[in-house]
Amino acid sequence: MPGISTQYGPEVQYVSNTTPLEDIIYLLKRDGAVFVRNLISPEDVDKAHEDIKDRLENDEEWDGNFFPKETKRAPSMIARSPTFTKTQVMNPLFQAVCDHFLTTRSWFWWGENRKESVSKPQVTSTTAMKIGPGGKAQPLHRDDYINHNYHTEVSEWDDERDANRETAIGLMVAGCKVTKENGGTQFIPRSHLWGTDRKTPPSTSDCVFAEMEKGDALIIFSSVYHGGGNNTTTDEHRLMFSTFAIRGYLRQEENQYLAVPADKVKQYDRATQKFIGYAISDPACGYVEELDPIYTLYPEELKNVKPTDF
Ligand SMILES: O=C(O)CCC(=O)C(=O)O
Ligand SMILES: [Fe+2]
Repeated sequence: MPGISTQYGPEVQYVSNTTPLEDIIYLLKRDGAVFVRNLISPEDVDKAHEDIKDRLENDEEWDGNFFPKETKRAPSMIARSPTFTKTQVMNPLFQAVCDHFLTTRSWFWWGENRKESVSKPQVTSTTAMKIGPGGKAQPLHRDDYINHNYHTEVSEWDDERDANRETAIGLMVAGCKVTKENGGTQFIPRSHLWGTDRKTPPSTSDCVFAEMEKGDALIIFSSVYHGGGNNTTTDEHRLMFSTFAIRGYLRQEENQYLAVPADKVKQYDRATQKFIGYAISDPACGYVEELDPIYTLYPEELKNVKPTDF
C-alpha cells in the first residue's frame, strides 16, 4: 500500500472533513498548516456570528499596525458564544490535533523515584476578526513569539527531536467566503521549520492565501509566519473565527479566568471546562487552595477531597 506521503501533492492541502487524523498530522508536520473543508456547518458559523455581532460592530479601533483600523474584533468568544465554543473550540478534530502536538510528557527524579508527568493542552485565545474594505495586511508574524518560543532551523520534522517544538496551534474558521481579495490569511508554507535567527525577515512573496468557503477551517501551527491579508475590495468584509490552544503549563494569551465569568464556564461540560483552564496542568500548575481549580466551580464536591502530592 502506498504511504501517506505519496497521496498528497507538494502544495498546502485542502482535505475533506473525513480525512484520517494521521494524514492531518502528517500534513501539519510537513507544511505547518492544512485546510479542512466543511469542518463546521454554515448554520453553526452563522449562529456564532449572530452571538457576537454587537461586539464586533461596537469594537474600538486598534491603535497600531497589528490590526488595520478597518478590522473589527470580538475577543472572549467562550463567554460570548456557546455555539462557537461547542462547535469550534471543542471540535473533535482540532482537539485531537492539539492533543497530539501539545501534550507534554516529562519525567523527573523525586527522591529515589522516577516520576512522570503529562500536561494537557488548554485554550489560549479566542477571537473573531472581520477585515473591512481597504484593510491593510498584518505584518507577517509567528504567533508563538507570545510564548518566547525560539526555533532552530530544521529541514524536516523529526518526531523525537520536535516533540516539544510547537507551543500552540490555531483553528481558523471562515465566517464567510474568504478570498485573497477580501483579506484571506496569508502564510508561508513550511516556515514552521525555520530558525528564529534567519537573517532576512519573512516575505509576502513566499506566501499562499487562505481561500475558503464558509465553515472551512485552516489548522495552523503558531510557528508558521502568517498574517491577515490585504482587503482590496470596496464592499466585502472578511470574517474569520480563531481559536488557539497552548501547552498546559504556559500562560494563556487571553486570560480565560477573567475573560469568561464563572457562571458562563459552568454552562459547559467538564471537558470544555478543563480546556478553558479549570484543571491542573500536571504536575502542579494552576491549583487553588492546593486543589484542582474545578472545585471553585463545584465546592459542593469538595467533601473528602484532600490536597496531595504532585
Ligand atoms: O486575520 C487573520 O487572518 C490572521 C490574524 C492573526 O494572525 C492574528 O491576529 O494574530
Ligand atoms: Fe497571528
